[in-house]
Amino acid sequence: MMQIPRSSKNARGTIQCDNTTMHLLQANDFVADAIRKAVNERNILLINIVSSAGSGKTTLLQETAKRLKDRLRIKVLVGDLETERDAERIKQTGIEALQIVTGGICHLEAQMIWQAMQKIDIDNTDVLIIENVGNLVCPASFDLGEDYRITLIATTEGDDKPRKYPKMFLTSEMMLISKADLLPYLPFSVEAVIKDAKEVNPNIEHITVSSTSGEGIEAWCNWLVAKLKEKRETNLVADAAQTV
Ligand SMILES: Nc1nc2c(ncn2[C@@H]2O[C@H](COP(=O)(O)OP(=O)(O)OP(=O)(O)O)[C@@H](O)[C@H]2O)c(=O)[nH]1
Ligand SMILES: [Mg+2]
Repeated sequence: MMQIPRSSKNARGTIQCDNTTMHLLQANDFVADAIRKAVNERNILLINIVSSAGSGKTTLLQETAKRLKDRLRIKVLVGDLETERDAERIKQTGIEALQIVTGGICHLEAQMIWQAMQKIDIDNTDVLIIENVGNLVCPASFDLGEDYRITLIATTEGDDKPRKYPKMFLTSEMMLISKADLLPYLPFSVEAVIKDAKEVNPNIEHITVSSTSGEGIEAWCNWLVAKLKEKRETNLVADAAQTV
């Protein structure tokens, strides 16, 4: 599994911040490492979904839950500034979801995830998905201990976002181009967005999806299942190596 550095210590590029910010990020990284250890011990795949507000994160998670809930134990932690609406929407699909109300904070921090993990049935989980607060800026700086960071970019947002918000695309392993059903009506070039995203991060993968038409949803779900399998196989090899 490829690891993209996200922490304050090793994020690519120079961190331009004052001492307070640096302390905040160091404290965050400490908890993120604890989360990573906790999910690895339990063989859980941890996914962090980020995007601008309204790009289709919750709708995608509803579709993902509908398709995978009979095969995998999926749980969702969802962050918003206010309201429990997104958690309610996800729970309607029949899976466990917990809302994290940040009360105005524009991103989720590792400490919030750690606390939320104590409130769900974490031991009976295969895939834990975090829906981050909707914006392409602040969530990029906060490692939540995730295995993979997924950025949604909706066709309605314009295809120029990867170069304007590079840190998010740089620190993501997957770009989901969402609301593909609207492509016929919008001046959005899938080729251009992929080209720009690859210029920022040559390793980023991409799938074009629509929660409305269903395009790409199976490919996305297959990707998730494959990553869980890959993680479990890697952990098995590591365990065997320790017993030698
Ligand atoms: N046409 C179209 N609309 C979509 C699609 N996915 C989501 N939407 C609509 O886009 C709007 C926002 O969707 P959400 O899933 O709530 O977006 P979100 O990213 O979770 O939003 P925040 O949590 O507020 O950041 C809703 O009106 C959805 O119905 C899609 O694939 N196609
Ligand atoms: Mg949402």
